Amino acid sequence: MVEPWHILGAGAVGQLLACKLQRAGIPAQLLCRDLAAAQVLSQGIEYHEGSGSSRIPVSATSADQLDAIRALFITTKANQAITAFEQVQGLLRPDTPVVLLHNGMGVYEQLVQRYPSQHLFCGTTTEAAYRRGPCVLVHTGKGETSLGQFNGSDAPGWFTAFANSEEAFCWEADIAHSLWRKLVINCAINPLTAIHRCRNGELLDNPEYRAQATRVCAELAAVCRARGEESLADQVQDIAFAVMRSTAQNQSSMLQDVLHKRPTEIDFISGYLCREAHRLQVPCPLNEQLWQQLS
Ligand code: KPL
Repeated sequence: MVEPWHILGAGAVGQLLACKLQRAGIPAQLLCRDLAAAQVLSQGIEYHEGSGSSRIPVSATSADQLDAIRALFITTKANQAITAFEQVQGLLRPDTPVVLLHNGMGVYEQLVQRYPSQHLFCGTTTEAAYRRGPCVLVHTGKGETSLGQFNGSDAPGWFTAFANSEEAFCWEADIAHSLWRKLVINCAINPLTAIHRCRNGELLDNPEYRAQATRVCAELAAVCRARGEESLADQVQDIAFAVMRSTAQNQSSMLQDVLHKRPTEIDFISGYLCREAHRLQVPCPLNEQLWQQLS
């Protein structure tokens, strides 16, 4: 029997991933906080895309029902990922692949330090989705999901099934670059939308917000340059503004967290950026201010 991938974190990203794996024919099971939540999801996900909708069957359980986990995606928020990992750690073997898929950076570094023998992978996605109910998923933007390892390794055997599917998974030899690209987008959009309580597109339309976004991007570019990421540095503002445009109607995930009075991922987004800027001695006063304001 092929061991399923377990997906820890049944939010929008986790549910979208479960739907993609189901369509790709890759066995997968969502891990919920308890069996009652799993039973609700086991009725399937009502999946909306454009004007169409369908019910996608998914499997779900809770970790206390399992003896072992042979392959794991962690799709919780960055600020919950380490606790989530530690809750299931007793079910993992050192060779169990664990793929981190969240906004922001810093979780990988902490896990690799505490659990050096675990097979850790990182991922980032440009897919966009939100949940309209516990099992109602709205897929608002098609994109790609890139996976890789910080040591730049070749794709492992398990990735073949992902590569052969039509679900836009790609193996990224330079995953750090992809993660930084997403990090600068999140640094430019998420804190400002959370503070101004505005949709992504308003950062372009409102002259005051646009001026702030421009300054944030200039600081981000200086950090990228100091890291040797010249081409990303040259494009930071263009990339971030293009995402503001293509997701103009979206409420960023950080704005949603603030509106629902949930902890945000600020420490893994602006916090990570500012710590790196500090190490490289690049001043980032506006990013620092946004980080402090939302902490
Ligand atoms: O990733 C996002 C988020 O909201 O967290 C962006 C790209 C900003 C889209 O809203």
